[in-house]
Amino acid sequence: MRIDVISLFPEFVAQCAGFGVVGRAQERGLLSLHGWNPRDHAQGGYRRVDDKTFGGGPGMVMMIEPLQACLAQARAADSALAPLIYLSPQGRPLDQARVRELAAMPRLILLCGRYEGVDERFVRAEVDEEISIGDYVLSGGELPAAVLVDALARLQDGALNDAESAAQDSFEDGLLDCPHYTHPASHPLGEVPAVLRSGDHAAIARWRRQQALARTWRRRPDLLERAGLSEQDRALLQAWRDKHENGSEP
Ligand code: 9D3
Repeated sequence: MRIDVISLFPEFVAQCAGFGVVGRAQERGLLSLHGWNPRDHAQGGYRRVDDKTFGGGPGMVMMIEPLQACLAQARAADSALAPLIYLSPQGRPLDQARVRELAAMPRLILLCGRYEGVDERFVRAEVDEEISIGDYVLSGGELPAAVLVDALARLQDGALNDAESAAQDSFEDGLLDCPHYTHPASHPLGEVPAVLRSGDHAAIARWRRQQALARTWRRRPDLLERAGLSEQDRALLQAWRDKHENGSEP
């Protein structure tokens, strides 16, 4: 997959993508990242990429022309067609279902805003999709772009080792993850649940599923409604609720 990033700080996104799973995906040739800076296409001695907002008020807006020139250069760098995705607080909130769809595309171009954002005429004319990463205020689209790149990279075939297998991830089945423990089995902070040390793989799988269901029920009932539980799942969750009516854990 090829991802082009249009940003006033393209090296910021590249840095974020240099480590761990994403860095490895690049080394393995599964992902190539390319940064494009509108500043390199700005006119005049001041190389302006932003200007005052029409109608008055505080804040600057990213200008159309440097963005158009930058986008044209990015598009021309490869023959593959690519939708332009604008990371924006006005976008649709990102979820794993959309990540899966985008991860299957051969190429994306990401646009990161700074200041108050991008001139709306450019958005209307060129942007195919607006994506937000959640309802909180950041200072620009670079971290959201890095978040999207990370989520996309780990879904590329061969990006994850067996141990990191995406299929078992939280959200891949629409549920939160079960708790995890490691050595020592006994510690002043508590004991590892006996079932995990029993060697009974069926019992362990059942316990993990039940924990995932219970946690999702308690912490994210919105996810549970959409998960579409099997009859077996419902029974597991009901058994947990019967045992924990007083309402402690997880
Ligand atoms: C304080 C400025 N706000 C005035 C009401 C509007 C505003 C403009 C630009 C708020 C944030 C930003 C910069 N944010 C992004 O570019 C952004 C973002 C975010 O802030 N939160 C979640 N997802 C995203 S995607 C891009």
